[in-house]
Amino acid sequence: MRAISVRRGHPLLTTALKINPQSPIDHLLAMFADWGGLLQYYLAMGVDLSKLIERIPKAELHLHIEGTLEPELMLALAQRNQIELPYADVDEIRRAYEFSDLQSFLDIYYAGAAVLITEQDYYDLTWAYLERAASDNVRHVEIFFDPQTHTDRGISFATVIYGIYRALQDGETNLNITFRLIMCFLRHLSADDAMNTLEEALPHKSCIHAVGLDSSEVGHPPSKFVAVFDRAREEGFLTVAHAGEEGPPEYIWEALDLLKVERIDHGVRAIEDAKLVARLVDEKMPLTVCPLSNLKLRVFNTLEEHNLKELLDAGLCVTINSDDPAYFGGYIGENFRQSQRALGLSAEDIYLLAKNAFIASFISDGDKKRYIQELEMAMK
Ligand code: ES4
Ligand code: ZN
Repeated sequence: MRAISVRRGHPLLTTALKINPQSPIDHLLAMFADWGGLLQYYLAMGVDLSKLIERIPKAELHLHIEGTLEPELMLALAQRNQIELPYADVDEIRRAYEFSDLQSFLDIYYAGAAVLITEQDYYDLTWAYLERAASDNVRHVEIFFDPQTHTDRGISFATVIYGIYRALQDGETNLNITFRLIMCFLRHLSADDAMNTLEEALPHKSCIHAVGLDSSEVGHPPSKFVAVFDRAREEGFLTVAHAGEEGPPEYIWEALDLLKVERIDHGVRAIEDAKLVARLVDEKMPLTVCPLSNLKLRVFNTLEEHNLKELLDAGLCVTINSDDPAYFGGYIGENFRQSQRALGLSAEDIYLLAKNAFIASFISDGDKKRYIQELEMAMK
C-alpha cells in the first residue's frame, strides 16, 4: 500500500522529472535520479513523530464550534432541554455518521445543533472544545460559529455569542489559549439572509474579528455574497471563505478577487489550476486544510492520496485543522498524527505546518513572534 502511495504521491519525482507516476519503470528511473529525496521520504514514513506532534504549540484556524458537539454532550443537552433525538444512545449517534459527501454530513450536523438552546449550552460546548484543544497543546484558536443555524430556530444572537465568548474568555484566563471569533454565513441561504445576519451582529462587533462563508459549496459561489462581504469589510471585519473543498478552483479565484479574503478555508482543489497555485504562493495566501474532514467527506479516498504534502512542497502556506472533530474522528493532534503517518511528513514539515498557522492567524506580529519562538524551543 505504502509503496503505491509513494509512486503516486512523491511530488519531487513527479513534477521535476515529468515521469508517469503510475509506471514502475519510470518510478525506478526516478528513484535513481532523486535517491536522496526518496530516501528522506521513506525514512520519514517510518519515524515516530508523535511525541514531537504532541509537544509543539499549535494554532487552530478552521474549527466550527457546532462541529465539536460530541455525542455524549448531545445526549446530555437533549435531556436537559427536553428535546427528542432520533437516537437512543451514543453508539447509535456515532453509527449515524456515515457520510458520503458534504451535504450528507451537513444534514446530520444541523440536526445535531438543535439541542443547543441556552447560553449555558453554548458555553458548555465551547468549554469542552477548549479543554480538548488544551490537551493537544493548542495555544491559539480562531473558531467559526454559524449564527443562522441557531437564530433560524428562534435562539437569539446574543444567547449564542455570549455563551461562546464567555467560554473563550475563560479559556484565555484558565487554559492559556488566545482566541478570535469568526462568524460564518450559510451559503445555501440567500444573500439577503446573510446581510440581515451581518446587521444583527453589528452590536456585537467588538467580539467578532472576521466573517466567513460555509455550508453547501457547489451551486453557491462566493460571487453570491459580494455585497455582504463588501459591507462586512466596510464595518471593519476581516474575511475568509470556504472554497475549493468540493467546489471548483473558480470559487477560489472568486473568494480572492471578489470577497478579498485573508485565508482560504480548505482550498485543496487549487491544485487543479497551476495559475491559481502560483497566485496563492505569490500572495502567501494561507490554506486551512482539514485532512480527516476531507477523508470522511470523500474529497480524497485515502489519507495517503491527500495533496497536503504536494501543496506544502509547492510553497503554499498550508495549515492543519480539524474542521468538525466530533463528526470526523479526530481533533487537531490526530489530524497531525494521521497526516504525518500517511504522507511521510518530516519533522521539518511538521514545524512548517505549525509555524504557518501562527503566521496565518489574526493575532499581532508580536504575539506571532512569541508563539513561533515557543515552537522553535519545542523542536529542540
Ligand atoms: C463544514 Cl466541512 C464543512 N464544509 C462546509 N461547511 C461546513 N460547516 C461545517 N463544516
Ligand atoms: Zn469547515
